[in-house]
Amino acid sequence: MKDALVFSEEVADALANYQAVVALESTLITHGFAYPANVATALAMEDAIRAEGAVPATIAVLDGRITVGLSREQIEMLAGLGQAGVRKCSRRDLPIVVGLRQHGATTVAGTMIAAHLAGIKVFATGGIGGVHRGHPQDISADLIELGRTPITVVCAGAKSILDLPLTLEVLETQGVPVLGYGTDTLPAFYSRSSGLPIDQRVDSPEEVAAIVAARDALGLEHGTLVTVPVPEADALPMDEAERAIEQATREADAQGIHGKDVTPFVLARVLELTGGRSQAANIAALVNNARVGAQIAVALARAFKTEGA
Ligand code: PSU
Ligand code: MN
Repeated sequence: MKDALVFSEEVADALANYQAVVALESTLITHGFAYPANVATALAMEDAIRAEGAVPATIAVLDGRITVGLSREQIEMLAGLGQAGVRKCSRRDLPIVVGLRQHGATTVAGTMIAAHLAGIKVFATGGIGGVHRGHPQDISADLIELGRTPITVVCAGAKSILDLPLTLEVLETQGVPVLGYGTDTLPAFYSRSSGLPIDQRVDSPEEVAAIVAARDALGLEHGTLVTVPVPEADALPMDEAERAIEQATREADAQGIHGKDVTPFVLARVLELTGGRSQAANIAALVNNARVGAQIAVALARAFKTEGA
């Protein structure tokens, strides 16, 4: 499809020169945070990536074109439109927004697809979608995408608005290695540990790069999930996060919220119920993940250049 994918000059140059590039999603700009925290967070993630010597590529669909490497003005435009003006785009939504020339904010699944089309290997985000608590049939398309698209996704685990044990079961079924970056247990987003075991602890970007290179050498096409605990100073106590999540989840059920609206609803309620404290943890995790994602992208680019793999 002509012009369905467009690149900023900076990202196009970086990709042409095999430099490290890190993809970033746009749903957190439109549906994850309110203005102005959304713009500030998106830009802080980009800065963290540049500081590590990599190039950020924030991705969204603008007038039907998958745009890889949003400008500051484009980020501000999306933030201004917000949830009401921009469709949240997972796999099933992409053909709709592209075909009908709409705007779309890409989720983890949507961003993985776009990154793969663009030739970007690493993507940093906050929390991935998962299996919703009390609704084992509500399985985020993020988990299925991780099973079929070879992108390395750096996140802070999943928020415990989800059923974390069931989420790990689905990732196992999908064949997705879950790595713990400097940890032996799955991070629970606001808090550093869920207590659940991950598949393998890794302690350097080079270890992640070695696992990704082995996947490619084996011809396996699944994604790799790198989970990074939120920085200690900004973590929320587990019981405080839990109380807010339980109440928000109950309210979502009582109000009959379902489908793609569940995650934004619960996240917004958790923010209110923690008096804004969840936001500091959220932003700290996002910026830290951007930094780690950039380090992994740099390690992958270096391995590619020396081995030509
Ligand atoms: N989890 C978060 N913050 C988010 C999301 C998830 O902690 O902003 C967003 C991501 O874009 C993710 C999407 O891909 O929500 C998952 O939505 P669903 O559960 O409807 O698949
Ligand atoms: Mn869902």
